[in-house]
Amino acid sequence: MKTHKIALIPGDGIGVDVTDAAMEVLAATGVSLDPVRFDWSCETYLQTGRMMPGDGIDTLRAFDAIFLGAVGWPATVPDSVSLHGLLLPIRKAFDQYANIRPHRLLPGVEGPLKAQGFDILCIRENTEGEYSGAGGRVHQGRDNEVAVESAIFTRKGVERILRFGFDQARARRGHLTSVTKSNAQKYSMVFWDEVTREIAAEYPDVTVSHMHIDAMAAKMVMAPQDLDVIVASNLFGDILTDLGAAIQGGLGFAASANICPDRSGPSMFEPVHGSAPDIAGRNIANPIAAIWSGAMMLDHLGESDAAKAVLAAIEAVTARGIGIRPGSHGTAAITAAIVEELK
Ligand code: GGG
Repeated sequence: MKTHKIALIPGDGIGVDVTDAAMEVLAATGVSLDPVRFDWSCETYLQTGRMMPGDGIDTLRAFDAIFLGAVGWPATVPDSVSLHGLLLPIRKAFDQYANIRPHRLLPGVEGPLKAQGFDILCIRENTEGEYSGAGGRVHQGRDNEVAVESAIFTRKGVERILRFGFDQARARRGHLTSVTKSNAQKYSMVFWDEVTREIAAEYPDVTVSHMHIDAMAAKMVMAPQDLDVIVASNLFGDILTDLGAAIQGGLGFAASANICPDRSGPSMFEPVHGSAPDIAGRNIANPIAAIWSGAMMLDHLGESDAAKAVLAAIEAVTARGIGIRPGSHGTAAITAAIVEELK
């Protein structure tokens, strides 16, 4: 039996609560995991001036996968500092260019919409675009102050995320929707649309739609059941997947994987939600998003039977009404129910 080395970064706030819960469930699968915990967080930043040590990326390189809870404690560290100090550098350093986020209703979860039966896979470009970090500020605090932030779209980056999305669509229901705003953003998004048409020619078996981000926001509310795979840029994917989380019942159900498809570095698994300081450490956070992300990690590690078992256990538990509404059950109770189901 192979032992998988996992770098655990609980991070801030409820990141700690849900990471502990996810690891408890993964341990109950019987898969051999060797987790090493790194307390890199906003607290680390306050003590050392950095979110992670200078050799943090080199340290992570030795692991088979990374499991992250959440990042952010805005009362003491600006969110722009914590995000650019931990989560975004890891995604970029290991070329985790495909951020995969599934949106569907778990059994027993009703969600806020009349729509039922939707099953969307959002593929978010994860290393460039609007989150490239290219830009600067001059004349700060003066009336001639200027702030510039450039969205970077490379042919390599756009082609590879679209190919990744087309491969996913081919393995699912065969439809891909590419999301841009090419009427307003006439360089980068027109380029993205052109590349989509080029790559689509390689996948004649996949049907393709092009939608603007605003129309997609409406579509995800009005008719999510018509969607299969969505491919979007970093910012658009970030926003749409919070909407996806909302229609699937809340951020407590939204899982994600940051995948390095050629496996030249470790991939990273994390719930979509943030650190939620207001409910941290109170046994309130729903751990299902993190546990589902853990199942995605097992699948990536080649432990697909265990991954399926975790997902089946989550579904059996929500079908019994456990964890389906905020406040109905605590973190520990939901985790214990899933562990019990696995046994
Ligand atoms: N679970 C990771 C986390 O803390 N997410 C909050 C967040 O704002 N993430 C930004 C992003 O996904 O780019």
